[in-house]
Amino acid sequence: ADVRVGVIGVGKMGADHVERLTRRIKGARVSVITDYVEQTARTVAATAPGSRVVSSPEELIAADDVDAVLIASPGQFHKDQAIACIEAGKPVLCEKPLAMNADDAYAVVLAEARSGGRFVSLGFMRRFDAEYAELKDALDAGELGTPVVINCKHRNASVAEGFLDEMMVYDSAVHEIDAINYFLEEPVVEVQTITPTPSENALEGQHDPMIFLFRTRSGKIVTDELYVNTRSGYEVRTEVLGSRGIATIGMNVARVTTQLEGGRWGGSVPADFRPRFRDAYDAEVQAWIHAIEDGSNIAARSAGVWDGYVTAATCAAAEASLTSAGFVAVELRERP
Ligand code: ISE
Repeated sequence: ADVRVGVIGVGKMGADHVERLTRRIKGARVSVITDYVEQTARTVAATAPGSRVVSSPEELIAADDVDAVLIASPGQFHKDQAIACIEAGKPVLCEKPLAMNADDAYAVVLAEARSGGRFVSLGFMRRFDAEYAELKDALDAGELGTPVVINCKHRNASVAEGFLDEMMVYDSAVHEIDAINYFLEEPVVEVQTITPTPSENALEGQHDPMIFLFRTRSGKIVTDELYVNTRSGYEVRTEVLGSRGIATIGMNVARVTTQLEGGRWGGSVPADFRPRFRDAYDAEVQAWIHAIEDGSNIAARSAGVWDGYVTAATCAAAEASLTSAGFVAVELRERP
């Protein structure tokens, strides 16, 4: 029988996941939906045959017709909702970030450790992107020799009102921070966040663009240039410099390139992360459903609570660096 999934939060990302679970992947269906705007929940439920709406995340997590939970609410709610899923013994795919500070993320780590099982997959979808996977395999096979520097670029056309510095760090840069774990498999020990004079498109009080310098335990450097109000489109690029070669991914964002009258040549940039990483999201959610079916709950490539904690602790240092000089050390607690 299909895995019956309850979806918490059906804004931009949650509604996209409902469509994916309903129409694009196998072995699952959406059974229950909740959103803090009830009308939004109803509108999205109308697109998922057989689904019903409940008024709270607690009710959804406890429901008998929910086998597994997908959390796509804002980041500040993830900790409590993820812990409730662990305590209910239900597998959960929690969108990134795991939490908006290191202590909250650690609380989820402890909750899962206490449960004695593994329940939480974390939505770092880039791990399921084909180019990311190919680069990872090349690194693991030693094709680039020893990596020394990674340069990342992360660009959004625009962000919603209220998406200020804290969210730039915990919601956007967190992806590159996870990429460090994924590609280099070693923690960041210190971070420096640099803020040029903000672009005139920046929101009031927002430092956009932001540039991050990360130093890992063995001394590798990762740079991340984050610019969230480009007004053009969504771009994610990664370049790895190694002792035997250099690899770049994320350059060919246009599916179609055109040559137009007047001598213009070009293509279009995806509007946001949904079309850009659509295949990665499909692969991620499909792998999650397979993992639930085979009882492992978490797909091999997926991030889990520890990755969520390590990224949150790194985000905390990046955020602290906004108001202090020089590098800020990342404090990591013990893995239970
Ligand atoms: C959003 O939450 C994401 O996860 C996107 O991947 C990122 O590019 C964007 O900046 C965030 O707002």
